[in-house]
Amino acid sequence: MNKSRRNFVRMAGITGGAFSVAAVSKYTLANLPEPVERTDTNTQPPYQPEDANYNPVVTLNGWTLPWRYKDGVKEFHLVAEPVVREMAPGFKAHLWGYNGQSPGPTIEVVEGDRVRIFVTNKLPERTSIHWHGQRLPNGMDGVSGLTQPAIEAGKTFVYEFVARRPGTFMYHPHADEMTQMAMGMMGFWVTHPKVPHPAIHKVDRDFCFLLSSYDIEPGSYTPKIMTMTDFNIWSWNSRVFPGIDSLNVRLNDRVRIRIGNLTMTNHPIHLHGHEFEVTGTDGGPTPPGSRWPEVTTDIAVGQMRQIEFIANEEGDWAFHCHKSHHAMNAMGHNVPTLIGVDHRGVAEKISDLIPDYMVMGERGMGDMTEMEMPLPENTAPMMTGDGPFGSVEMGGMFSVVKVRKDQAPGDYSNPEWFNHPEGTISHEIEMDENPRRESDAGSGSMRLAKVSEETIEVKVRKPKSHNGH
Ligand SMILES: [Cu+2]
Repeated sequence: MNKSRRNFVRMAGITGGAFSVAAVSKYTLANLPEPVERTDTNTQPPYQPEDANYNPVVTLNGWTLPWRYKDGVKEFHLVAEPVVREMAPGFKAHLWGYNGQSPGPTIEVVEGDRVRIFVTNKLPERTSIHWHGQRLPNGMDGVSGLTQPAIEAGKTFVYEFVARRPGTFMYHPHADEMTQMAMGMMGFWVTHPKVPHPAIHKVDRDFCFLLSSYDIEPGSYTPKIMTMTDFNIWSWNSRVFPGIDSLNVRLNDRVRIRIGNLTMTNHPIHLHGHEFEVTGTDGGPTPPGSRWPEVTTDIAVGQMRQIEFIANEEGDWAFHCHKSHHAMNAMGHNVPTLIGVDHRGVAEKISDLIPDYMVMGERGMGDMTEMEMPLPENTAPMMTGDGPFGSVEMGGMFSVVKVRKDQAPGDYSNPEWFNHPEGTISHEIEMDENPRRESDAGSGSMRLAKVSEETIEVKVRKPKSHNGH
């Protein structure tokens, strides 16, 4: 151990073997790695230091935090601070995050690495960081009050441990957690295996993102932190469709996507056009014999799911949360279901009762995307996003996996919309006005024993309105 390392160890309160998190003194502050900040919301290319022998991850609409090597230790510097996150074009949220963004940058290391993370608190209240899923000394677990004193505003603490097992982890505060997570404080952590692992495939593309949710009234900027279930913004890495970048891959790539859920509800994540396997959780890689094909996997609160598939169908494949209200953006709506209701003449009367009421929904909600509806300042349309064939009528947790044969290896840039081979697009057909069925009823169908005289028709109209999604 050289002199500066010894000094650091003494000043930081870290002594051989007996680890506990501790405040950093003024003297050692001068020796900290300079914090790297980034406010750009574009997906950054993979961070691959020259000596890295792994395939780095790509964080959707995010980035990986550079480190500094010091005496064989990978040193990182996280700064907890208020940030402005553009969630979609025209919609900015005032959140809390790390190093200029919510979520914070991804931390990417290799199994066996000794990692030292400085955490500077620039929030107006105290915080801590819990390293979700990691094997580490108890005093590094980041639970304020239980395993360490909280990091008071203005203070810097240091965490140090060995990344003992390969896998996918998350980080988030464990101090005033409800507020701080509702404000967007979270990040991803990936530990690559040091040597080939029997349950961890080599992949060509490796993406990661966190599921987060917010309650932001249209026209306002700051999430309501007391909300328990009625969130209205469902995001991937604090972005909502059409603000979420597509996942661009080369035909026949083996693709891994790591998804962590730090919202307050579960999300069935669904991929079109391919089957995937869940190859890992935050507990580690799943045993290969336990895997089966899926097209949707539910990710519960506080869970990570790692999915893998061979991208062997070209096209623009939708990839989204299957809770349809999570693939929508906010709308200050108290709108009952109006499908089938004739509003003629009543719109004005309803407007007296519900001031913001608009005549809509009579033929479904799809019209919304084409109406020139006045939006309050600073929000995203409920259903939006222009595709090559018109509006996609989506929002929230929705993106596209773009599979292309001419996407170069390692190229993550966004290709043009898919150029469909001739004759492979669903299209309108010409037909008679009153098409006749081939036969009145299938000859093999069974007859009812007794046919009611009266036809009962049930008209369903939901009596209650709802807020948010
Ligand atoms: Cu969802």
